[in-house]
Amino acid sequence: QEIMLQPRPQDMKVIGKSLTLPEHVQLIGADNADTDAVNILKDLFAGRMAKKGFKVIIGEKGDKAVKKYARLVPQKPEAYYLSIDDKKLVLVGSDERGTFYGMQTVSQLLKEGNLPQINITDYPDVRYRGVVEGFYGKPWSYEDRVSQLKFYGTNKLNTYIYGPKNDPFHSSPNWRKPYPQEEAARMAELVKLAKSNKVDFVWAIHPGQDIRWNDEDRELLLQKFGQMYDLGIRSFAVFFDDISGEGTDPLKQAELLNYIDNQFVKVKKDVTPLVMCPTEYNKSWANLEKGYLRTLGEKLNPSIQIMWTGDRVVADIHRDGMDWINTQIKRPAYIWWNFPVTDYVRDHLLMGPVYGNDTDIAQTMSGFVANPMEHAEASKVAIYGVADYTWNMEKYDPNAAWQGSLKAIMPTNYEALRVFASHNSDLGVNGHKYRREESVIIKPVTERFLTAFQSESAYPKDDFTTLEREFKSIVVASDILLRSKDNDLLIKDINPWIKQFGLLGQTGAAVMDMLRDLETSDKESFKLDYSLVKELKEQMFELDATNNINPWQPGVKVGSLVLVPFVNNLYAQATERYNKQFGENLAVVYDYCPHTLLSNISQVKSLPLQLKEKTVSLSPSNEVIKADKDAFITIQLLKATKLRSIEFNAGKANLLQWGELQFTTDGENWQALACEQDGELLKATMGKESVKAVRFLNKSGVPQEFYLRKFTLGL
Ligand code: LTM
Repeated sequence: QEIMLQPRPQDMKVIGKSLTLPEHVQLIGADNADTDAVNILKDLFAGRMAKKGFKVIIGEKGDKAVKKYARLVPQKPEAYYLSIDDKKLVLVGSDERGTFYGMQTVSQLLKEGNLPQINITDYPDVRYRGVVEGFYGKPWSYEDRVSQLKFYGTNKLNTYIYGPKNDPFHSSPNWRKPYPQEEAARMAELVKLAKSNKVDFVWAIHPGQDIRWNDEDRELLLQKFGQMYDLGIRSFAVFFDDISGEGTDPLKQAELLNYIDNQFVKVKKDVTPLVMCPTEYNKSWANLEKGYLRTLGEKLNPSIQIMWTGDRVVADIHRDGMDWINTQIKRPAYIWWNFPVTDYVRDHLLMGPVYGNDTDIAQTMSGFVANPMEHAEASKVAIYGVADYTWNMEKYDPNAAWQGSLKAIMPTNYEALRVFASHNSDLGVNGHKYRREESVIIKPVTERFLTAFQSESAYPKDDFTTLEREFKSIVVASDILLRSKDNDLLIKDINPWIKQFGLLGQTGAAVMDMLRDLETSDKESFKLDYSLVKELKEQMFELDATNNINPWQPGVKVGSLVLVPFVNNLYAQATERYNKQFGENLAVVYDYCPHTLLSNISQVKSLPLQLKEKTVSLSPSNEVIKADKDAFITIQLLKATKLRSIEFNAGKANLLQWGELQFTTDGENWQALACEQDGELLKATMGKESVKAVRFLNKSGVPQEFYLRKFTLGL
């Protein structure tokens, strides 16, 4: 039987037959070895400890007990050597983490109840590997984080960067204040748990939006780091992402960071290298003329790590991009991978495989952390993939990692989770133009089937059966997941998506029944199935409208890349064919948005429009929008309409000094809208005119920066 370990070790040789678990185990070296590793060991061999028997020799390089084996350990941080034969188990770490990771390997090997005879030499490819909790939206709960930190330990990830944008004590204006006592105590508990799982708990501050470059703010920042240090934190980061104005000055940023590095990080001795996230954190935003990145590269102390999201805000990481940024910043970049984060597509879940990053770039980076979804447990699918990828890049296999992750997250019902995750991986249309594969196996079948059906030729019967079976398996998977006790946190968190998935499966099955009715010319049965589909679609609409309510991308979308369009298309075509065949007039319903977004701002023009019953809204964006002079954002309606309301929020109180909301009744001539301003929100009062389009225009004649928080028309 093949031995599958996570993450995949660098070198592994099976040297004999598997052994049954020894009755008596003699522990050698445990007094000096890493305590967390020894605790796991004692659990694994509970009730078997004896003075004689099968030897378990454990320790770190330099320990007497393992002296004989020390030369076999790779000379790298976090490396280990593990050997098991019929007389003994030897585990030697190059450091404490190495021993701990070796013990994680032993634990995986033992899961099956026996011990393979094996030699492993192992070490990670990337120095800092893990997660940056750096998304907008509801921060993870204490419970979520406990579960995460244990997961990182098991999967040999060593970094958790704490930087949820919506934690008021991380960002402006409260970054200056200490955490309330209760929250501080909880954080201290997490820091302790991180330590026992060999995870650096990196606390990040995000001060850039309102920082003043003076001594007072500098000392307040240092004081805050001091408070966090007292809670046990030994790793720190400063984020300057998604800010505008004074805070973006690279010289000032470098000055502050060097000061923190010299006066705090280096003085404390037990603090790991400082990490920073720049304002120009991706290539598409880099302004070489102004030299922001070059300044950081030249001025920042060499030990300070600089984060980077790749060629775009959301991007996969490639060698040429790494070479480019490393030259600019004069050090290997620390990757902030914006996957599987969904804070710009909050109605979707991204539970597909981790793929798309080059596998020959381990040496070009100092770290690699993934920015996850606000759904912590669901994010583990991707986090598991990142653990495997960053440990042994060249041997990384996206599909094997994905399958492994499902078993790790739901040990019993992983097959149901596989069905669910395989249809919930793409993001839908989004401003970052980042897309993922979805429904990979069934996609060619849906395409072949639809083409055959459209051309009125006989569709392949096998494909019909495959599709019917797929929809059935979706209904079953949804039911199993809803009742599963495998992972309560996960099921509770993604419950509306699981329910929506079940409804989609039922809808698909009923549409296939409509086709069968057509084939047998069973008019009555067709009408029943048609009504059933309509009813199910209404239930899906309602579930979407009443769950996951948020001002950005509300709702619950599943199977949106392949299955939903397929089901809608087939339903509409079957109904048309029925009408033609029987001379009837059943309504044909397509799901689509008839209105259009027009913009000359590259960050905006790909944002999706969201159509609800009585509103059409532009999906908001998290980043700062850079709008040249004459930049516009237009929502163009399918036909002239009397609007109930128009609302626009650009996160700026001075909006009317440089911008204007306008409307057109003929598509050509624009008139200013009368507006009331309520804080940052503009509300236009509409006359009686029917409007063809509404736009927001930068009429100041110079570039402006703003946040796109809301653009909604009430229909
Ligand atoms: O990516 C970075 C460096 N910053 C923010 C994140 O906080 C956010 O989660 C992602 C995805 O929306 N985009 C950002 O700009």
